[in-house]
Amino acid sequence: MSDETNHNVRDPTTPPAATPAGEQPGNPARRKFIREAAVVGVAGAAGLALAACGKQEAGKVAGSAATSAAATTASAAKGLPEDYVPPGQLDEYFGIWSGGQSGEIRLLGLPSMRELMRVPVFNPDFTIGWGVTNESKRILGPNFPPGGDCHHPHMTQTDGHYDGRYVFINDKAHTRVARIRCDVWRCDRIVDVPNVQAIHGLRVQRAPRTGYVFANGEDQVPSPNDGRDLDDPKKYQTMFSAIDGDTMNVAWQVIVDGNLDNTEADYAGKYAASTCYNSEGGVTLAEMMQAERDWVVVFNIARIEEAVKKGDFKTIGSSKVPVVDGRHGSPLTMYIPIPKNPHGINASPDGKYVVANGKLSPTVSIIEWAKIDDWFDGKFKDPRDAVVAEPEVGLGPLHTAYDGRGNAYTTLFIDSQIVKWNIADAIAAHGGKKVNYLRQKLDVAYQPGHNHSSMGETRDADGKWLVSLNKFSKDRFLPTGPLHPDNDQLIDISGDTMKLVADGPVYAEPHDAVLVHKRFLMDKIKKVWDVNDPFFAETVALAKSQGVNVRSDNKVIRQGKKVFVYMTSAAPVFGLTDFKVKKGDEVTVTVTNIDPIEDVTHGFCITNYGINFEISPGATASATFTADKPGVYWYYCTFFCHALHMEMKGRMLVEA
Ligand code: K7E
Ligand code: CUA
Ligand code: CA
Repeated sequence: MSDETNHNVRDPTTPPAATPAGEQPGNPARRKFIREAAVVGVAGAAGLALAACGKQEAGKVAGSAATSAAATTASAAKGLPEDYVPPGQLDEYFGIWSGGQSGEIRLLGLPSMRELMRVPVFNPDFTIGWGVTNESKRILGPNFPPGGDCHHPHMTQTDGHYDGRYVFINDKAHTRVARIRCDVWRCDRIVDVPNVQAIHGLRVQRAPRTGYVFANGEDQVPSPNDGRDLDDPKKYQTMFSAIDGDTMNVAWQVIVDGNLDNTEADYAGKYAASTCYNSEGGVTLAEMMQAERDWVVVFNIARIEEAVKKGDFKTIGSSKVPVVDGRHGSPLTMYIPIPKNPHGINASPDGKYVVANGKLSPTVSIIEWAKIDDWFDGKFKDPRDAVVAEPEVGLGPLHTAYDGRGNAYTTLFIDSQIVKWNIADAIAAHGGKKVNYLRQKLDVAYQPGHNHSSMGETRDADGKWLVSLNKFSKDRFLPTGPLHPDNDQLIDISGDTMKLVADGPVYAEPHDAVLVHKRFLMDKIKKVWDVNDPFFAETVALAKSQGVNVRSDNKVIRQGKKVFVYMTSAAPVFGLTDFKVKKGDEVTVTVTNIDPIEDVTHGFCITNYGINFEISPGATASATFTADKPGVYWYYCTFFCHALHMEMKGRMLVEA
């Protein structure tokens, strides 16, 4: 352990500075489980020893604990950890995880934290053939910049309840927003957001329905960014964007002062609110930290729509998106000064408040939506008066989650803790009442960014689980080289005190996640593809225009130097055992899985030709390539589908 390089990381073996509820540091429930499951009573200590030094002996003891745990799976639930889900049983929640720098979305089951699926979005993926198939390339666009930087996945809502239609996620690396269908868990649209750089904060309109997807442009750039004003930061600007979630067109943009970090929407459908950490308009770290207060910027949606309707907007460069001016003093926006370089912003599920997390200030700022109404109605002048409390919670507050019982849970990045505090008490204390709003501080390992509670960003917040998405795992897992996994910890918040239940190592870096009860999704998820699904409708229509029924025909069609190869797949055979093309031909192979059976997926790979994609039951998938190498190239099925799966293959014959 090198604490010099990581001065904020506490040694997990020393007690924390403050645990008001008398909690022991670390992970009581899990350690209790390990102790009970192990043959000898030293496994709890061995777990720590393993974490500390990774010695082989400790590994052996931990291994026996794991074996023992597996052996107890058939036994009664007594003594098992809260996250235990027996084999064959389903989890209660879907976890929708950002895949961070991987550019994907991941589906987890909770409370088990088992990874269920990966959904490639901005990243190439050769399991599915994302970036290989024509169907995915139509979504990714001609310039497909490989990769993305995903932070904020959020599901569509209707009146503050999840409605299981879509999930949206940002790509900060290429200034994009993607939409993922919840029925097949596949990305179906990606939009480039013009006029801004680096989409960071993303949220959905909660009411009456989503509606708008709100997206913050983080970094300020010249406008247009075409080489002018290169080193004249005073002329840089950024914007808040509203994307129509149904059409995936950018509906409008709002120029702001400063920059924009995270964003949030209210429960009435009237406002969005974004944090700004750079009210200074600085371009260096020192400049961005000068002011004691930055802002929460509130966007008045009705007024913005009105301005756009009246034609009170401009467009920039070749973009047709209406751009309105929402800078300081504009009637479209409200700038609420709050301390200092704030980061996350989270609306409480009772619909009353929105909390901005202070980051460089040990406070969170509680803003009342009703006061925002009053300010826009001219009932008071100083935007600060919308702040109804500013409780001190600890060092480095980044994000806040809710349990639906009036409590808030804020991640403290610097303290490596989750602080539980009570909203009503914080407001009362702000009003001068002698009341302790702090409920508990729980150590997490280590350096949490986002946290998220079960259903906590909806009216259905149920206060059962909290995940703390920690940036550092340090000594918690077997070593994996210099790059460590993140550590997503599961915390039971159903009682009066938070209890750490499980560690979850995860590939970098799932900034954010949402926990959706399965009742909102189970009846919406398809088990086989609809043969008319829009995802591959264009491919099927092209075939039809050539007189081909993809579900029954196996044939090769030549149009000059273009060759179209159509085949079915049904375990364990492809509809064509071979096809012949000429060197230099542009070849499109279209494969349709006519197996109607759930879970019988085939793959199609042409050896040494860079073609590999998945075809699930009912699906049609295609790929286009140039046959630039003469010879015999076997194509084969890549998904183990049948006892004769190895034999499911054929030959592409490329004539010289
Ligand atoms: Cu806090 Cu991008 Cu939501 Cu990271 S952001 S943690
Ligand atoms: Cu089809 Cu393996
Ligand atoms: Ca600042």
